[in-house]
Amino acid sequence: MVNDNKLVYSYLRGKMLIAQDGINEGSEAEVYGWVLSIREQKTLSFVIVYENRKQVQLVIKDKKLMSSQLKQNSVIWAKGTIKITDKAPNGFEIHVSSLKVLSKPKKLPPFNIMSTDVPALDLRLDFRALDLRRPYNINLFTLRSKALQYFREYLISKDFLEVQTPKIIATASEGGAALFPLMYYDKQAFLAQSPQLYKEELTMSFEKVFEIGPIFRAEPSRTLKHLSEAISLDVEAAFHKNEDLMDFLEDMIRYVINRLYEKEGEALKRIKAPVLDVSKKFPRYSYSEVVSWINKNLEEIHEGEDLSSKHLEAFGDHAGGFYFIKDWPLKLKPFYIQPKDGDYSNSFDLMYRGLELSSGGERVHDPALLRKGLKRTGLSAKGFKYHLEVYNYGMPPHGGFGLGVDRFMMVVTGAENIREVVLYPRDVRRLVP
Ligand code: AMO
Repeated sequence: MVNDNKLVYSYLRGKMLIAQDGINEGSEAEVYGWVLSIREQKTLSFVIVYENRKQVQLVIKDKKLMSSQLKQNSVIWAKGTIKITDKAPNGFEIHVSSLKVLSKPKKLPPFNIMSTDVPALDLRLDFRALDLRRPYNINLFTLRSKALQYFREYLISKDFLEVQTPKIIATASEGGAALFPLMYYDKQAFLAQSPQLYKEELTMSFEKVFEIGPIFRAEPSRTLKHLSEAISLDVEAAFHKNEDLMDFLEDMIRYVINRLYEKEGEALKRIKAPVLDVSKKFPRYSYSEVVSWINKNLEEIHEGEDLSSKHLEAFGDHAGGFYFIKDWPLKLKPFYIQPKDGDYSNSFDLMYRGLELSSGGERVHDPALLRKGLKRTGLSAKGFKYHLEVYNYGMPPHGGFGLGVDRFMMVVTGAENIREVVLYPRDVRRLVP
């Protein structure tokens, strides 16, 4: 056993474990971590420890080191000698000479984090901190973090500026429904449905901006793809037309997926992620083409009608992986979308097999036309006084899109329920944890 004084934590270690001479046969190594599994054999025990999101195998020969406090989920310190072996995760194990339990579980966990029977999602969400110790989730949330890193990498390489806009706002940006009201001192305010108006205004000064942040939607229905708090990757750029925006979004998706395959193959394999084919150009169907297809293959619908989940799913089965639906009827789009040929709009949705991942389009930049848009969607110009005023000072033609990061991660991981890919999901029934 070691002297407590020697247990110095180093938050800045930034490496897998403290091995003085690197990971070499016979090197001394120390490890701090939590116990994933214990396998006791006659003469020795194998303990798998998670250290900084990586598995390290400990081999314990001295039975005296196996204390009753050493259990699954215990947090431990151990010291020993490295042995190189293909049989252990990451190609080495530590033969332990000293071990100390730093924190032991006080209760029997409600499920075994190593069980191959995955407990029901609701139970796992109730004990999410523990659920996040499952190796599957460690891989999944590492992939999520990496995907965000690659999105940023792409956007920054294209000279986009990362911005943060307010999340407490005075007026709706996506129409009046689905807002969460709150009291802001003595005034009524709302949680932001999207950074829409701010990101548009920011193209005046910065030209190309992006934001990765929460959007809040009061979605009373409990579906597998809707949350009350979601993460959106919002992009807005001056001087981009509808087709340029689709090219950009497609290129970004392809970049991120290729980077994940190139760099994160191990984690993708461990969660049995589906293989996504991004080698071909994403097809672009007009809304009217989709309506014709539904009329021919599914049921009668009218031009101008919104497409239901049933329509989108059926068309998604037909279209396959990633594709765009563009040129939506203007009446289905928010006030800021640029009209096209009277009743249509310069807009698009990026879909993956019937799931909407992103929507965007060209925006109105003329203040008079923006007023018309507000009127068309039943919003009062009074509530948008400041925003309308900004448009009097030279707003560039611009466009952009919002990509649902959680939905993107559903596609990458193959999750059927959006809650699986969110650390602490918020929906109509869930506010805790
Ligand atoms: P939209 O409302 O279509 O567009 O949202 C953009 C994308 O965000 C994701 N998303 C959601 N994900 C989970 N739960 C929800 N409740 C939820 N709501 C939206 C979807 C969706 O495609 N301002 C525009 C974007 C723009 O034009 O730039 C907007 O918010 O993946």
